[in-house]
Amino acid sequence: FGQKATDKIRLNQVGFYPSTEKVAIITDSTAKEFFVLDAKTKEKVFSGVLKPMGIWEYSEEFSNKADFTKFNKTGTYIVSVPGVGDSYPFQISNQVNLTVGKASLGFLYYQRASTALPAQYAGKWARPAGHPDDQVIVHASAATATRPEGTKINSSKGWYDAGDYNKYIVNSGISTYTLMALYEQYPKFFDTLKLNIPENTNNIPDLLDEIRWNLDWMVTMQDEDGGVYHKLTNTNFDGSVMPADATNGRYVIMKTTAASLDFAAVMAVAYRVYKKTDKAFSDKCLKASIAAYDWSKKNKSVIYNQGVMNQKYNPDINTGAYDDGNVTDEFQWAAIELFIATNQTKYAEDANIEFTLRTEFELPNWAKVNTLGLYSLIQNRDNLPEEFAPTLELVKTKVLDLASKLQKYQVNKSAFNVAMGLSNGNFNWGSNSTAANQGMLLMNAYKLSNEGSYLTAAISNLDYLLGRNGTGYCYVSGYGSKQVMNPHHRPSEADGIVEPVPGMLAGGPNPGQEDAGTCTGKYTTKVPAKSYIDEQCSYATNEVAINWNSPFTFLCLSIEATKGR
Ligand code: 9MR
Repeated sequence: FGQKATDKIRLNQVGFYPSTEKVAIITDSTAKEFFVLDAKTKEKVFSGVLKPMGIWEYSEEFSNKADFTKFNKTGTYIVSVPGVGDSYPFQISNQVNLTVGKASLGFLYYQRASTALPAQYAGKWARPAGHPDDQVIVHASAATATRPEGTKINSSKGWYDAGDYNKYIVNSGISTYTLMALYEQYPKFFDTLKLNIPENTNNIPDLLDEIRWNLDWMVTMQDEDGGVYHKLTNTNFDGSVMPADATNGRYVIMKTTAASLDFAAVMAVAYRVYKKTDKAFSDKCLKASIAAYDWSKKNKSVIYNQGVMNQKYNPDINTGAYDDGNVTDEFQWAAIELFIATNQTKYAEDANIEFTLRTEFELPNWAKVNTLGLYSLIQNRDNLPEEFAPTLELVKTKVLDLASKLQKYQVNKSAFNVAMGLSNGNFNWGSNSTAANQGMLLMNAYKLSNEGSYLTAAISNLDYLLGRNGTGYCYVSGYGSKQVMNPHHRPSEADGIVEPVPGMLAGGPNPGQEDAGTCTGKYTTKVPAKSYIDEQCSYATNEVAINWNSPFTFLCLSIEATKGR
């Protein structure tokens, strides 16, 4: 032994718990057996026979499965396949996801607008403050009698959305929710989890402190009439400069129904999640939620269309649109969260859950949010009015149905033994967030049913993100052996430090290649699970974003909260 590390062995490069499933995929059809070796001494600790799984349709590679679940001793190991090579090293450990999970929350600290990041918390990625956002201009599209065009408002704090420096309410909605849901489902774990952030000496759980940075900003995005601005942005995307050097004027743009409803949902959740630690803030959130919801009922379909808006108003705005044309699911989500917050039947009636349950629920993304409401209903089932019980049964069935499709695909159909890939559409812009959101759905199903196969399927998607995938990359910056080095992330591009900011989940493979024009000649394949390039130009495969990182955090730390010892 002592062969070279090879890309032909795909496995989670962070590692496994002693008691959970351990799988590596060898993309070589001739190999027959495999060994697990101690990484240091090269001593053989386990041997097994490979199981041919056929071609994985998304990477067009042959899969030979090495299952070493039975080996359960903690340590650092490699998988070795005679004639093929050795894998990258991995751990078997009792807290295997703790460090990477905390790092993924650390990403949000690095995304903080309006504050300096001192070395004590940011390490070598320390940087001066950017975007005070205390003099934000009301854009013509957002003007009212009380806040005419050009009025300056204070809208500081918040997390930068992604590789760019703008702040978008729609995308903040699902991101912030996902993290509050994580707290709500695992309070014991997070009440003691320490993060390396400035607030970590107060007596509020650090996860809630980090989320608060974004909530404080979101609150400022509500106009006096209850409506919520769609985004806070420059007119155009910045170049590759540090936050402190990105000094172009900032605007709040147009109040929309989608933004107002996502805001209403998030604030209703914040009301219950912060009740214990900050009653005054919690009450303020509920008021804000109701006002945004009422505005939306009066303004049922104010849809964001940047092209149309630019024909009407100046200056032109050319940044991210988050332009969802269908707000039915946003209405439903907000109504559900307000129903949980207030127990008022008028919200349950608005949500009309039983009707929609027959058709419309699917995996969440920034434009499809009603399934988030189902998670909340299940989590808060003991606090709902009794007459809601039959509907609740339908909700549970729906979530388990969605999850069981993924679980069945993982076990019976996927040649890579992952839930990711249930449908062709999984490999789209931000595909890694699809894998993460599938994992989050599976963890919700596991929590609800206590059925171990859901946990196994959730972990398979974590394995996918950390290396058992079509490219062999560990997609979280700073972790694994085959690392993401050139994400589309302005601070990482401009800071002069070789390593990107750690804890960032890359967008992931996307055969759409919408950035092919700026990445001329860099793509080598359109095979779905391989259409990824570790290049800064690649905003369509290698950007990072708060709504992609958050479900990764959920997946990783909900598993840790469940399995970590
Ligand atoms: O995540 C968004 C993806 O679903 C869209 O297809 C894409 C194009 O509209 O935009 C993505 O969101 C980007 C946003 O507009 C601006 N900040 C960076 C986001 C991630 O690429």
